[in-house]
Amino acid sequence: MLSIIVPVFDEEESLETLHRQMVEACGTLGEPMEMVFVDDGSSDGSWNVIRTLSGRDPSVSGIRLRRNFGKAAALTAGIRAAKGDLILTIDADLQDDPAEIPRMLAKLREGFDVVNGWKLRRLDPWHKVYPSRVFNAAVSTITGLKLHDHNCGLKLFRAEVAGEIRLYGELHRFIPVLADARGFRVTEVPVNHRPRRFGRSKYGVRRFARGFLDLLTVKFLTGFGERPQHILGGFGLLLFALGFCGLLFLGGIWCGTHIFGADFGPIGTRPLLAYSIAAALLGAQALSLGLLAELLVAYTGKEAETFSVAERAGPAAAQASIEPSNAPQKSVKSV
Ligand SMILES: Nc1nc2c(ncn2[C@@H]2O[C@H](COP(=O)(O)OP(=O)(O)O)[C@@H](O)[C@H]2O)c(=O)[nH]1
Ligand SMILES: [Mg+2]
Repeated sequence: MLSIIVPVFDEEESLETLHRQMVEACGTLGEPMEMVFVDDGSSDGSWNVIRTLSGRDPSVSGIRLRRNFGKAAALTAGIRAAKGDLILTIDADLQDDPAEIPRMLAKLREGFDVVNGWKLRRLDPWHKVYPSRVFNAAVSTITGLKLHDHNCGLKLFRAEVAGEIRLYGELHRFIPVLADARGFRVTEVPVNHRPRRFGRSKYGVRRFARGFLDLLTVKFLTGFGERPQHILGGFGLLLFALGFCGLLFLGGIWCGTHIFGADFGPIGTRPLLAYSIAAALLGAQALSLGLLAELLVAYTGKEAETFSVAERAGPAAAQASIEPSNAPQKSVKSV
């Protein structure tokens, strides 16, 4: 079964058409499908439209969040309510074309876990298109997952993927990156993109800046989340060593002047003193921060989150099927 999740924020004019187009697109699939519209604190009539739709079409469900929690939260709410083993996210503004759904499904069936859309010919104003290119290049370089359009609203993935990654903040655009980091097979297909017909865009410079901050978080979570000390500690150790060497050198000079009678001058006026002290302090700071982070991971980190199981066979498979696969399991780390 396919579950289509539609995050909605002030898109009342588009919903009827979107619903019709999704039904048309999926009619040919010969597969059950459901649509979950998540109204994320819209101030227009979006919720009324969703209620009308769900009254008319039993495959439509609606969820109304109490206030605006953001797209990632809305998607999470929708995914939790979804009953399908395949999940598709689509923008509510009619810019994403539901007619692409069958092609994305076919791609997934070739043996992928995540199929990301790629707006090959993007029909948005230049001040959205160019920053977006920079963003995609940055994400592809930093995370190592080369996709042309990380931000695309059209994403299709298996329910297991959704069960293993936690979305919050603006992390929805990193679903492919987070999935890739867990070993899921990720690919992309070019999709048709249409200009916005109703309402206005919700994404401006402010949300864009948050995207970059989230990139840092994602890099940290996927690269060092298990061992924060490996990055913080490495950095701290380096700084501390630099500061220590500087202070050792200054100590030698002090001894030269005060004990051995040489004339090296006072050390209090040397800029190196300030630099060395700052480096040593910062280094010690980063090291202890790293230890603190390790402590957090050790106590709260769940075994289920440190790896991802693709399949099981034999008696262990029967054992595992008793437990829900995403339930937090007992930690084996000893602390
Ligand atoms: N749930 C929810 N959806 C949002 C929010 N902001 C935007 N969206 C939805 O995300 C989709 C893309 O937003 P849009 O403003 O078109 O971004 P753009 O295509 O980059 O200009 C649309 O379907 C919006 O309704 C939000 O805060 N919460
Ligand atoms: Mg849009």
